[in-house]
Amino acid sequence: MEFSKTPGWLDWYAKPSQPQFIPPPGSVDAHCHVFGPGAQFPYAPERKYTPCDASKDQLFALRDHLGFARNVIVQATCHGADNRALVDALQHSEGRARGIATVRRGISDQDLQALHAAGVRGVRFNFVKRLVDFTPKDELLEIARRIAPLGWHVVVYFEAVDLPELWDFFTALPTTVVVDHMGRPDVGKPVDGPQFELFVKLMREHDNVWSKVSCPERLSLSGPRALDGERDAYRDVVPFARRLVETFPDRVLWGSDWPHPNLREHMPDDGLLVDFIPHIATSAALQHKLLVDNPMRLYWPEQSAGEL
Ligand code: 0GY
Repeated sequence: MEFSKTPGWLDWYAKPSQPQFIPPPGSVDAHCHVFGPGAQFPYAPERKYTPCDASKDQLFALRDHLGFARNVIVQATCHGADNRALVDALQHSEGRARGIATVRRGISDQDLQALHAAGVRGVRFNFVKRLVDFTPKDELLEIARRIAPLGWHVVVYFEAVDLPELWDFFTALPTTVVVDHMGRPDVGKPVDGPQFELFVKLMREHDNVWSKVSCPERLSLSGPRALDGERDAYRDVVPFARRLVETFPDRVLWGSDWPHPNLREHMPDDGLLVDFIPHIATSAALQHKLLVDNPMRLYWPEQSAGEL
């Protein structure tokens, strides 16, 4: 089947720069995607966008280039609840990738077990209205109750303005809850203002809530400006991510978000994204928790953290 990417869609960087920051051995990129290839794994009929292809081999090459050891591959909405591209990537990762799937009510126990065997360790609930149609919360809660006994967790993606309405649902979930991209704060607002305080309160009052301190390129208003040749892009996002890393050092994850779905004005250089890490995790101890200890505890609990 032939797919044409959505008009205006930017391609991911074919030749990202070499980061100056060297991640500690065994580091995990805990948020990335595979797209198709569409000819092999068709995009879902209900999708809101058609991406460019981004294969497992390209993802694994990027992992090695950036100095990472492992990936957590998150099912993107363009594949709906058809997890075949994700499962294929996991099965070819030599144990170096885990997955977050999308499933619907009514999935069989056998299918859940097959996903688990492939390396899936959670499901994603997406509340970003431009990306998905509405799913009733009772259906999502039913799914959460089904996956909890497998030791899986729930990944949630939402806009900061929707947190008040989603609060009761999130706090009723019976699993660990991992929030994508810090709950997408408006970084034009103060880091200690009411919007981000609400997110910090969610994490403070509920110790099963984790956050990915990811996607500065999506959240930044100042953009990728590098001053005086320094690699200091997206600095307006730094206070938000740094606050979470320093307040909740054992419940934060980092991810590249490659291949960066839905970006139309600016496509980040993945090398620059890695160089963002020491600005938000400013000591070797915090970096090790963010990149190794925390993702290993959540995704590879049966293995000790460290090098492969
Ligand atoms: C992201 C961001 C986006 C898309 C998806 O599943 C998806 O389609 O996650 C987005 O457009 O904000 O986090 O990868």
